[in-house]
Amino acid sequence: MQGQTHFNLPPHAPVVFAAALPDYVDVEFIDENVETFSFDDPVDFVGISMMLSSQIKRGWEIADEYRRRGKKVIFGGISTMLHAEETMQHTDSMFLGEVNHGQALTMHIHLPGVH
Ligand code: B12
Repeated sequence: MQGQTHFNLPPHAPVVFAAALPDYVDVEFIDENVETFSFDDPVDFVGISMMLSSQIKRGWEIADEYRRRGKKVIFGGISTMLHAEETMQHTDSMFLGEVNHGQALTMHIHLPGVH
């Protein structure tokens, strides 16, 4: 955030979420505070975690571009919950709540027209 002391910690929430996924899910974790990625990198689906409201604009931007390229997107994190209705316009699916081991993949909300 602008004007704030700059520090980077590994974001807690997506790491906890990733740890709850079954072993057959291969996760690549990218923190845009410290690294970049290419939309051309091969992915099956995209998970976006938003803790702060200030991350929302970028989160939606990433989702819009992946969806334009035909990739499915799922959002999670506190700011996803705080701005769920608006975020629905930028995603195929959304995770609200907290994960329990092994339940992560079945708890998300299916939006109309998405299976
Ligand atoms: C811990 C915490 C921190 C830690 C973060 C440590 C870390 N390494 O990540 C520290 C102390 C560093 C911190 C700092 C700040 N924080 Co803080 N923080 C929290 C707190 C207390 C808990 C967040 C958390 O880790 N929860 C535990 C995780 C495991 O749960 P979760 O986030 O809900 O994630 C679960 C699900 O959402 C889901 N999930 C998450 N991501 C994804 C992604 C996908 C794809 C899927 C499917 C699911 C999924 O799975 C997770 C596991 O169950 C919250 C308040 C709260 N009670 O939630 C405030 C909170 C998020 N922080 C807040 C703020 C404002 C800040 C600061 C900006 C404060 C400041 N002025 O410096 C800084 C920003 C730092 C930065 N640059 O990122 C605000 C955000 C408000 C807003 N609307 O933006 C909150 C809500 C507090 C508040 N009420 O004001 N914070």
